[in-house]
Amino acid sequence: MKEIFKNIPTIKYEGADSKNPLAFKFYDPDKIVLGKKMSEHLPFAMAWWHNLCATGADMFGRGTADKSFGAKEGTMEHAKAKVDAGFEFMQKLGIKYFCFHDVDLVPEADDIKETNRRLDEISDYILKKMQGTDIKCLWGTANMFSNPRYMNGAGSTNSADVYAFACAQVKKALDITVKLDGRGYVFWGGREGYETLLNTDVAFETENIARLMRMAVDYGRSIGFKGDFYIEPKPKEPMKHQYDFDASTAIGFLKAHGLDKDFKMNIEANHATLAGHSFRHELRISAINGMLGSIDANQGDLLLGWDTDEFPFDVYEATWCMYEVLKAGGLTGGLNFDAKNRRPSYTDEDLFAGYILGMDTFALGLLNAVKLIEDGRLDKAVEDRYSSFRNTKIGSKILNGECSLKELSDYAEKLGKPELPSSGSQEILQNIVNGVLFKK
Ligand code: XLS
Ligand code: CA
Ligand code: CA
Repeated sequence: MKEIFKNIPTIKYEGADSKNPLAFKFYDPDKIVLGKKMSEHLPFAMAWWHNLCATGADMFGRGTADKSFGAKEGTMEHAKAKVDAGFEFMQKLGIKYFCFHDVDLVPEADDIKETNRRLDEISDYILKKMQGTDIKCLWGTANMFSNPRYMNGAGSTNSADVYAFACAQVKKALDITVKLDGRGYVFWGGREGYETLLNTDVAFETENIARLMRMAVDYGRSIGFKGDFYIEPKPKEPMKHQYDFDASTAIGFLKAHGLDKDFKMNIEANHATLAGHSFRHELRISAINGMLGSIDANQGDLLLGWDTDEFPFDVYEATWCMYEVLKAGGLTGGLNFDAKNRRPSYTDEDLFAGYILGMDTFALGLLNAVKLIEDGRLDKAVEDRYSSFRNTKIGSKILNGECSLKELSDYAEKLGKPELPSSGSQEILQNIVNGVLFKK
């Protein structure tokens, strides 16, 4: 097999003192952290779409990066060249997983039968490529937002024929995911939302989305899919109102439709901040519901109101992410870099540098999270903060469900006036965080 990224060596861990841009400074895959290899704590995945397909085109200009990989774009030769490039890329970086949309893998044909034939051909090719490597599929999904037929959504469309096409795409994407032994299957509600209530029946649309998901679960289980289905919440873009606004909304939807046993969340950092939440908030809400499945590890720009899908660079954010992940007992999914280079970063070196940045940032996040957990003061502060419910008679009675509203009212009247709650001590805690993280 001819080498595609000829100027890029295998990326090695060289430590924090290294000045080599093509080396890991913090990601040391075999380093043991809390009894496990760093690479096991951090199951990184490559996003097929950004890495192998996107050229940096935006609404104001053409792409800047060449992703032809030596083949004519729009052909099956190109689809295979992308597989070759992707596997060389993952092997050089030591990445063990990939994620894909159906139409990232092959050019979509006019007739779905031909698209499906192409998907069979490319998945055979990928399967062969996987043999003899330790690279696996993290999750698959169907792109139900780019084709004009999905202008009004897929599960939420007003057209029964388009709905049937969405089902057909989900079926095939599940077939391919199972064939590649994927750990999960994602529903990002690309255009599942609406622009105006003047033409929209929200109850009808959300019922239909749930129906599609139920059919997907039934079909997936019937062909031996044992992994998790995921919803990836996002509040807006492309639609003005997206139905899976955030983790709370998506979890409520799953519970209301009896889908919560088969689904978990795929939380994307950039979508969390678009929803006006922190990344950490979305992870915590998922975790406390037993639904923290997988993560799209990127970051947005807080000064911009759109989805910029940047490589993670913010070490604090990565620290809080890994703190939540460790507290939740790890991920059943992985950390997928749904991230793209900035448009002026168009070289092969940039492509690798983006992933090196993301992997190093998350390695730092992991190491920092461990330090904070081992320090223990944050845990203790939270525990102490609620101690009145554990250490007083009235508090324990409330927790045990042993008093009525009337009894509590009588208690309050007897007390006359409560003392103020204990201090939140936020500044003290923030300083503890910096003290632990930057200790010399
Ligand atoms: C787009 C989403 C998408 C999903 C998969 O905003 O992040 O890339 O991860 O469809
Ligand atoms: Ca995004
Ligand atoms: Ca995503």
